[in-house]
Amino acid sequence: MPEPAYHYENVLVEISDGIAWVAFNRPDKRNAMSPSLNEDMRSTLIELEGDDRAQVVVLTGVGEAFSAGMDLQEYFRDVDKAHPSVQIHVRRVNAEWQWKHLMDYSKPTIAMVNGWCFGGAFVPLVSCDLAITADDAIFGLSEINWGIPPGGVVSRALAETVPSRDALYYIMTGRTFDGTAAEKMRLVNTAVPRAQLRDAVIELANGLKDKNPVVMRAAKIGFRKSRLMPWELADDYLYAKLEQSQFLDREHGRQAGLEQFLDEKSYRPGLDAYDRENNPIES
Ligand code: ACO
Ligand code: V55
Repeated sequence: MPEPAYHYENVLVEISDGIAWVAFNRPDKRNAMSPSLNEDMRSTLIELEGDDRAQVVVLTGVGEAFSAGMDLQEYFRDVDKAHPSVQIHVRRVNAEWQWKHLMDYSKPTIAMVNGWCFGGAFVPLVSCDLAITADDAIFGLSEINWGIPPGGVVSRALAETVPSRDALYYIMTGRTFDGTAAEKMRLVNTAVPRAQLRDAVIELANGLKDKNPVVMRAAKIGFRKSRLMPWELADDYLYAKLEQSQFLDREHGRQAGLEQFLDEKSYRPGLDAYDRENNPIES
């Protein structure tokens, strides 16, 4: 195992072969998200975005849990007693990393659900671009069981991924479901046996990390933002993104791809990526 990359109390970061493994690190509390974990996660994501060692970011949990949701003691009870300005700060930091940064992240992100995933943990789960779960991980929207409706943007995150029938069923009953069910309702991309979880994530990450990063960012951010736009605006915005990526791309990937397919006939874009190796980066 590589040396931890950053030193935070509540988040373990390891970077290896271009993949940053970011793990919630409160296993004794089932990785419940406390205000200090939220501060650490916000800093971690900001640092990793500028860290050239990381091409793909994987979000997971140390121990038995992905995350048991918001920390009922430290995020709710303790903050209820504090000054209202503290509550505003705590909620802001929570939202910043859980969805504002993740939804707008320049690098590909994968949630690796290794165990318990409850309530507030659905927000970072959905905010990652892709998700793979252990088929026996247990998910639940337990809020209703202990007397609150799902808060933050939990319900909005569900609506982003799963059909209303599934969302309302689990929001209203509070029943749990496993990774296999999560895959069926498309809350995650795939569910795999626990023993294969890490390899499945590495395989997916390896397929992403060698892509042109400028184009990767334009493609994923373009999808996320354009889906909220009317077609007329989306057309203009997506063309602006395409032209922006040509301008920003020092590898001139588009030009290389066209040359390799049309002139050299050395590759077919339907089957593979253009050759980035023999395509020196302009400085
Ligand atoms: N907030 C605060 N502490 C928590 C949380 C949480 N969300 N989840 C677990 N813990 C703590 C427990 O209090 C316990 O602490 P202690 O050892 O100091 O007493 C420790 O983590 C271990 O918890 P256990 O319940 O003993 O662990 P177990 O493996 O038996 O069960 C499970 C795991 C099912 C995840 C259980 O802990 C649980 O139900 N947690 C709450 C899940 C939940 O409903 N989260 C809130 C969702 S709503 C929201 O996020 C807004
Ligand atoms: C919840 C989640 C929150 C929050 C308040 O669903 C309540 C519970 C994800 O953030 O800020």
